[in-house]
Amino acid sequence: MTSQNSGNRKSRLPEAPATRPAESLKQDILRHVLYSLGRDTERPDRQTVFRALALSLRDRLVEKWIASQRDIYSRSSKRVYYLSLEFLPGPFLRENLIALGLENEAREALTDMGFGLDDVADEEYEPGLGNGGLGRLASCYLDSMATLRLPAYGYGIHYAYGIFYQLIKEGRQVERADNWLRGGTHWEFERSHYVHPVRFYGQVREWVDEQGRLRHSLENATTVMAMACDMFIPGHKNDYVLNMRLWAAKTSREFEFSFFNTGDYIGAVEEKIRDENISMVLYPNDEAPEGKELRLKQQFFLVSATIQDIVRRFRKKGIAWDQLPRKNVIHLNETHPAVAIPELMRILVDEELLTWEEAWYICVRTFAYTNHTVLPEALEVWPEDLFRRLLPRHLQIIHEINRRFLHDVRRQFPNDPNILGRVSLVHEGESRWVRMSHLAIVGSFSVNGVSAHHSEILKESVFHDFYKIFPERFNNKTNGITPRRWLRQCNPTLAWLITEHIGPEWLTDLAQLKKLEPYVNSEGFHRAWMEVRLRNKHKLAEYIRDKNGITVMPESLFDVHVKRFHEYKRQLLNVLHVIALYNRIRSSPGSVTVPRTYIFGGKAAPGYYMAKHIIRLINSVAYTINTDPRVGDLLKVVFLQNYCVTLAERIIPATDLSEQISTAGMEASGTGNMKFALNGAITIGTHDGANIEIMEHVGNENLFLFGLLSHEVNEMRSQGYNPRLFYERDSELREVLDMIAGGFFSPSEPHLFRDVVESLLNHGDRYMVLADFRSYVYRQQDAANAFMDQAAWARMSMLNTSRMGFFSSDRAVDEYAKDIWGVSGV
Ligand code: 4GP
Repeated sequence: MTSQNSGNRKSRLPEAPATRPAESLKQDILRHVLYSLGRDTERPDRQTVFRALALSLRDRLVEKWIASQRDIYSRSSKRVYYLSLEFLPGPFLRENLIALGLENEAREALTDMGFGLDDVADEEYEPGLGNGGLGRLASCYLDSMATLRLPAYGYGIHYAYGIFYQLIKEGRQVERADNWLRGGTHWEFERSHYVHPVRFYGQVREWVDEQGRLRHSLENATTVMAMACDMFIPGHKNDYVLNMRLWAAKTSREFEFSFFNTGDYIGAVEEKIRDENISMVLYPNDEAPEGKELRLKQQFFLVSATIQDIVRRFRKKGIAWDQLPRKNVIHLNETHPAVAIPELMRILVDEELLTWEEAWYICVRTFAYTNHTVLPEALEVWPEDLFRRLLPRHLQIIHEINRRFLHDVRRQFPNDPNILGRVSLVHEGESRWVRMSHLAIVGSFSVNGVSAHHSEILKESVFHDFYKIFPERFNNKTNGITPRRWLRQCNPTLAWLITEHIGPEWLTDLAQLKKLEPYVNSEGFHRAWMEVRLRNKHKLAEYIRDKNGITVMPESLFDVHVKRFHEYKRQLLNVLHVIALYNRIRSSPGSVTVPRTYIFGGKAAPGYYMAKHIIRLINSVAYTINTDPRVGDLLKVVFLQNYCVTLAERIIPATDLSEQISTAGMEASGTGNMKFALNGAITIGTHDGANIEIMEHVGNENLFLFGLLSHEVNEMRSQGYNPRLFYERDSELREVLDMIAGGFFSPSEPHLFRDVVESLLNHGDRYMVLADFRSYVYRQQDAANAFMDQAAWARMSMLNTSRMGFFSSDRAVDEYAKDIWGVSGV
């Protein structure tokens, strides 16, 4: 390893074709340093070397992508289009090196130039083009689609600013713009000559053509151009590469001959800025987007450009429109791209002149929809007025879809007139709203949830009426995660230990991890397993010391709660328990015997007051505990700022206990829970989302479940849940809440956290924190006791890893491919 600025003086200009892959990679890096980046090959700095390496890999990826495309074309395969407003790919360098089988070569080439691969990889700044679970899932799925060689395309938006960068200042979350493009893009190709027009606003003109047909067209529309930016997603060592196509907004003026030559120079520039705003920033979730015109514009922008791409490819085949569903499936990742349904209808009816019935027949066989949340406030609705102004023709089409749908429902349920109001695509009340989930269900042939539990909830409650109408559409696809990133890449030493014992097949067939089970009783394997885990904890401890200035004991129990901040995810429940432990340490030294390091991380939506307030509370509690000499090494609390994929990759391999403690019935699936268990962490969790399936796979004795079940939550609520009763009955809980309300953790502002306690005691405790507190405390005690027996803990850890095969995204995507998409690998 060398200092940041010094490359090895041996670096030279490109020379004759090299024979060894490492040498040829080195030559490519040097060539890019000089010719693509314009830097001196004698003294490239680390960032330059990173970029040149990325460009060298991009060269290899694009070659394989072209070959993969040819394969798809020549086989005339059915194609999958995966539409998502969010992708959260994480840093690409290591993933691409592993997929291309070039990790050792890159290490060698860089060493030769005087650089370390780890340092160079740390130069990468990840694109944060997603909020959390949904976007990360989309990226895991693209990885699996490539590994399974599916003829698939990811489509999304090329936001100039991704999810904000989170700083913690004086305990508070502060948001900074995430300018991920500032260092340029090394992985993508901008297709500046490859653009589609997207048309908003305007008026619908109705007219009758020469054949006497009623026609519709949009007049006075505003046009914005969508430019493709392509990023390549390689399969694992299979020479197959997929494209994630992200659209960037460009003003249409630039594509006019007279651009800027109109006499209104500043006006033209203003128009350019306004148009290009569309892809400027990713919306943070959890903030109700209602009324946010720009967000609806983004959705249509993605949809319109993508459907044009799909239609363009389909037209080249020269076959009839009714073949569209046989050749294409369009998957809607949540309702965000659901306006694709009326958009395809518009093209088929208004432009291709199909009858409504023909067009609808095609549409409903083309779309499939995945739901990712049951939170009522997250079910997307748009004010009808906004829709009418921005997308007038689409609103007409939605009304017509609705009219016909309600007509059918009326016939199917003649004795239940209220059902019409419940299932209508338009909510009618004082104000009128377009319900995007209803549109997505009515316009799709498949509707799936993301864990067995969640899919049942969709059928039984959230979409129960629709389940009665279209029972055959509903199905489950339990989420999965890619083992390439979430074990091989983030935890290379554990991956190596596994491969050493069972071979490398687990990388593409995760069920192979089962073969580890015989080693569970081998002492040598135990020791090696725990050594790797401890080494990972040492590394994280170093990171914590560097970033937060806190010294933590690597031997302590690393108890980790990282994910988005939301009340239903109950970081608050966790911190209540932390305070309870703190009190035990203070009041009866010796009662807490297992030292713990609590690690929190996660972003709160900038407009979500309570979530941000809970971050502040955690930081205040952390400060109080970490500076109290009575506590010593028994308890440390750390908040790591700016949780993102890169940080997750550091934290997960070093975790002992994984906190998955959402209120039962609220977390659709969770995927963090899978990443931790795959890396040998033990889950403490509720009977929620995929936790339930994880329990079924790893065994009830290898994780710690607690708390109310979903139906108990519902019953308690319907019987009138009284959180005060729990407060009154439980003196330990009472002491904790009184300390928070009384300013113990905020002595200079004693009332600061009173509202947190109020939300629990006086405002109904919507997420049943108090109801679950006692059983959580008991389970935490069980976890601590288990941790004391390190051999038993190691056994649990190994069994978790070995039994997580089901949770591979390869399995999940394979199920999508077979059950929903009807495609197979090329
Ligand atoms: C998330 C869900 O909250 C999470 O349970 C699930 O694992 C993940 O999707 C992937 O399916 N939802 C979102 C969202 O991220 O924005 O709705």
